[in-house]
Amino acid sequence: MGYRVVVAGATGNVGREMLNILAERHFPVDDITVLASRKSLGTEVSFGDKTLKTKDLATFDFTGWDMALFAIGSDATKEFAPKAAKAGCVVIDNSSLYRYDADVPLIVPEVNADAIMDYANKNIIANPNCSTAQMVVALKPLHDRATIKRVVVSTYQSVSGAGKEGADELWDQTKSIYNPTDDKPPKKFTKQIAFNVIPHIDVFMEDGTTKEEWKMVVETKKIIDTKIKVTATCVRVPVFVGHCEAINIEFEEHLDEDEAREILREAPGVMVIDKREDGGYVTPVECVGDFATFISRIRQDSTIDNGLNLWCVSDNLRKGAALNAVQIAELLGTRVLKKG
Ligand code: 11C
Repeated sequence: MGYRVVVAGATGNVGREMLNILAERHFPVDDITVLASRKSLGTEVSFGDKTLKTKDLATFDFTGWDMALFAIGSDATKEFAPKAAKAGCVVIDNSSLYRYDADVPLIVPEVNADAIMDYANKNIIANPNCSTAQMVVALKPLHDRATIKRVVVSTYQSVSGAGKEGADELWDQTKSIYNPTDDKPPKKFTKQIAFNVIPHIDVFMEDGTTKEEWKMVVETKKIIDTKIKVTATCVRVPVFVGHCEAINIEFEEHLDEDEAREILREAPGVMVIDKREDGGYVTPVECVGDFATFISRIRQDSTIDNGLNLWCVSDNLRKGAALNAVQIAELLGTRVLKKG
């Protein structure tokens, strides 16, 4: 016996990946339906070897469905998540709408699976921001061993984090660089993204940080430990898929780089590729389509007491979004609904 599953936002990058991953991981599905906004109605999407036609999110009745994976953005989530939750369908939401709500668990299954029981407060579970998800997978096992005091992180985030329009803009601008008559001024991004980097993701906050940076701070505290201090600089780079992070960690206790490497090798969801030679590290193109969070360049930071540096790379559409949502669905199934 399996689950009756809804995927809302099934025609977007993340929705399609949710369907791919549900199929790849043989999630026990009894029945599945795919929803989209009116403008994408009737679009066909793949689920394993099946083709599904999208139905109208606006008129869908969630009664009798076990869970709904939402990838529809905050505005639509605000309208439809309470409706689904009220109908008894547990919502796993990829937008930022509920992440900071004290009654809604924000879950990365390798890190804080026990928080799943709080789903019952609102029948809603939040999925974190992509740059947070991969970072907390790397930080948690190290925090358990040596207690993290402070994290300084710089991100190198791919354009797919900004959706299909972001990826299209990089593609079109890259081509136009070689054909100057076909000028492609920035639309989705604030500056040229082809052959450039942009130190700005999401809106500016009053203190000069950006919302993307704020999310990394607040979400890390909610998922791992409110005592961890985080400071972030988030940067968009001309890469299609795969977010990278250079992470500097200060611990309460000494943690030797070799021990850190061994801890990470054993950690759930982590793949350590760390050879101190040319190419002995992971770059975004190698992580695309993978489930793991890759860690490379693990080394002591001798400029502070108890410091460590590492390089963290993951597929932002997978661990950063769709995979994590499906892992939450798996957790909900095994710990709560127990049908599969
Ligand atoms: C980006 N991290 O790369 C963002 C995308 O809060 O879920 C995901 C935004 C979010 O642009």
